[in-house]
Order: sequence, then C-alpha cells, then structure tokens
Amino acid sequence: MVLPTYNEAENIRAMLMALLKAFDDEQSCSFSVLVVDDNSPDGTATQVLDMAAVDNRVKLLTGRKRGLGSAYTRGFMHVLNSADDNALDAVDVVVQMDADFSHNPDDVSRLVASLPEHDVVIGSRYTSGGEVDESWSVKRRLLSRCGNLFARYVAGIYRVADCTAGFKAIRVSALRRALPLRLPPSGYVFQVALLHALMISDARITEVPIRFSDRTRGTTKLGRRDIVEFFLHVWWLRLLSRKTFVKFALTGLSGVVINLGCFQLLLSSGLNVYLSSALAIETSIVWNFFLNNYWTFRDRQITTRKRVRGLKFNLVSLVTLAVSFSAFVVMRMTWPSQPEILAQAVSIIPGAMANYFANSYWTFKPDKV
Ligand SMILES: Nc1nc2c(ncn2[C@@H]2O[C@H](COP(=O)(O)OP(=O)(O)O)[C@@H](O)[C@H]2O)c(=O)[nH]1
Ligand SMILES: [Mg+2]
Repeated sequence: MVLPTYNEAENIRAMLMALLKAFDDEQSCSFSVLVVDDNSPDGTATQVLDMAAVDNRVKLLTGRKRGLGSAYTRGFMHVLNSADDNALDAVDVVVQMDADFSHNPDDVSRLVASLPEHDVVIGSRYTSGGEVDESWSVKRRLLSRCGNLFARYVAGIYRVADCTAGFKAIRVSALRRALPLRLPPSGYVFQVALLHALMISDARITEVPIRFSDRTRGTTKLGRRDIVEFFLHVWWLRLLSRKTFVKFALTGLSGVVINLGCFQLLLSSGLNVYLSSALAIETSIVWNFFLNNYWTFRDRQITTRKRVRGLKFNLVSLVTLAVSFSAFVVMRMTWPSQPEILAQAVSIIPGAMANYFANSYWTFKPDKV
C-alpha cells in the first residue's frame, strides 16, 4: 500500500492501525504500507517511525514537498525499484489511498478481490452504487463532477466514471508499463495522468463502488496550483493519446487561415462587418467538414448513414456558428476600439472547442471505442 501524507499527524496512526488490523487475518497474502511523507511540519513522520519500530510492515519514505503527484511518483518508483532489487520480496499489487479516512480501510480487500480479472480496480464514487459524503456542499459536488467530466472527455477516459479517484488497486506489471509518466505532473492531476497512462498501455480497468467520506480531522491540501495544473495537464494528455486531435488541430488551423482570409476579403469588398464575420465563419466550417470527414476521422468505423452524419454536422456547425459569432459580437461591443480582425480571431477559440467535442463524440462517433 502507498499512502501519501502531508500534515496528517491527526490521522496517520489510526489509519495505519486500521490497515494493519484489516490485514491481520489475511492468510492469502503478505502486506506492507509505505507512507510517503513530504517532511510534514506537524510530525507525521515521527508517528510513522514509532509504528515502524514495532511493526515491520510499516515503512516510511520522506522527501521535499512538491505536491501529491511528485509524492506518488516517488512512492511508486520506490516500490518498482525495490521489487527489481529483491525478487524474493516481489510485490504483485500496489494499492494507493488517502490517509485521511476518506477511503475506508475496510474497502481495500474488496478492491483487491476484483483484481484477478483486471489490472486496475478503482474505488469509484461515480459508478452506480458509489457515493460521496452527504455533507458535501453543492459547490464541492459541482467542482468534483465538472473536473471529472472535463478529465473524462478531454483526456479521452470517458469509459471510466470516476477518473480523478485516488483509491486504486493496481497490478505491478501494469504499473511498470505505465510508469514513469512522460511529463509527470506535480499535483492532484497525477491521478488522471496515471489512469490515462494505464489506459493507453492497455490495462484492463474496472470500477467498484465506494463511499467517499469527508475527513473529520486535518484539512485538505488541494490548492489553486493543483486546479490550474489540472486543467492544463488534461489537454496534454489529450495530445499524447490522440493522433486525431492533432489532425483536428491542423484542420482547425487551416480553417483559421480560411476564416480570416475570407473576412479580410469581404471587408475590403465593402461588406458590413457583422455579415462578413458570419460568412467567413460559415466558409471555414464547410472547409473543416470536408477535411475532417475525409482526413481527420477517415479511419473511424462509422456505420451511421452519411445523410445522418451530414445532418448532425450541420447542427454542430450551427452551434459553432452561434458560439463563435456571439463571441465576436460580445468582443466588438466590449472593446470597439480593437481591430475587427482580432475579435474575429479570438472568436474562433470557443467555437473550435465546441466543434471538436461535438464532432468527435457525436457526428463522427465510432461504432466501438
Ligand atoms: N506526500 C504528500 N501527500 C499529500 C500532498 N498533498 C496531499 N497529500 C495527501 O494526499 C491525500 C489526499 O489529500 P487531501 O488533502 O485529503 O485531498 P482531498 O481529499 O481532495 O481534499 C492525503 O492523505 C494527503 O495528506 C503532498 O503534497 N505530498
Ligand atoms: Mg481528503
């Protein structure tokens, strides 16, 4: 087991006791806990050392505080390396979990029990039967749900309902294929990055429902830096795994040239600025459709009839047009002194986002993903 801690002095002793107790009667496997502490100023490490002195199943790894992701990278690499060094002590399974009782120590055996048919078992809040603490505020629920949805669809892990979960049982052979990450994040987005790496290395992933309780002692360490890194890193994951996304981006780039070229041309021919904007957007949409249809999504097995696809594409285009054009109008009204071409260029961004996701997950949805 790998447990990251930062200022968990109020929790760690009880947590370790609960885990040791849960595994006391377990005859079928040997078990140990590695606490990865970042020199917590509250003395977490001392408590761990005290316990390690009386029970050799408890181990401690310390380091400088760089964030949850760095701590996990350090902990997992330590497990993989020590498994290499000492084949007799081979570890088959690694379980990661929080040290604040949000994850129930009694659930560990349930996660591990699902491993024989899988490489990764997620203790999931969002699969059917899973739940989060009822005391969660609407804001917290919304943040967690939105972050999870964003990660699922942007990083392409949509088959997993809870892809930000920090409670997983992972087969070591699968972990070895997934690590080290190409661009290891330092904060909480590590959970998504690891899951993504496991997914693209063909790990068999499943979810079992858990109840996620709120911590009763200590405070959360989730900071603003983690949130910013989360939203940026998920885009990087998208780029890593999706050749399609790169093709779509190139198609989009050519669309930008078409859009701005047309806009300039229509403007200089004396056409009204709003009409020029709308016409230029429309032209680029049609251009993008042909490139996407015959190049970006060419490899996808799609049985949807062309006519239906065409209809869907038109609807998506209408939405794209509405999104881009609204952005253009808002910008012209807010900053009338800025050049028109700047507003037109910026208006492409929200439109392109909406367009990609609607087309990728709807218009050109493959039969089997
Ligand atoms: N080593 C280490 N552990 C961390 C760090 N940040 C969070 N943790 C631990 O990760 C687990 C989950 O963190 P928590 O603050 O409870 O996140 P929340 O449940 O999303 O609010 C807890 O065991 C924390 O002590 C960090 O920077 N370094
Ligand atoms: Mg917590």
